[in-house]
Amino acid sequence: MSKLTRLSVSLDENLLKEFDDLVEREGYPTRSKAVADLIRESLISEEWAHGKDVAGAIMMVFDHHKRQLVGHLVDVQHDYHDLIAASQHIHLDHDNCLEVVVVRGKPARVQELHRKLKGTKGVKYAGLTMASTGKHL
Ligand code: NI
Repeated sequence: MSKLTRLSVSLDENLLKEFDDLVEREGYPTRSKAVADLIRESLISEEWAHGKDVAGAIMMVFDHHKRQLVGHLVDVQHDYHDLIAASQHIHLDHDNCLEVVVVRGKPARVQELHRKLKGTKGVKYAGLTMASTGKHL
């Protein structure tokens, strides 16, 4: 971590009250940690919006019994092999599988991969967690 710098901020009294309630609810040890997290969330949104290298995860739940589904999901992932850092498959129960695909690369291609997986028949859920490489945070 680089050197800490102190700053002062002027806020509307009601906004500060709402912020302090949030700090309490989220269990932040200090306002500073909460402010830093909010700034980082904004920076991550910018990374995704402006095409910088990003990291994240696609989490899918799908029906193990749908014919050819598993093979199709693997084919799609091979088309984007350069993005995929790791994947893990969990057999949730007799019928359902959960797969986590950890990705890094350009946001547009990550989102394209997410759309293809999500749009596959038999996929019950596919969520994208937009995280960061951490380089600029
Ligand atoms: Ni399975």
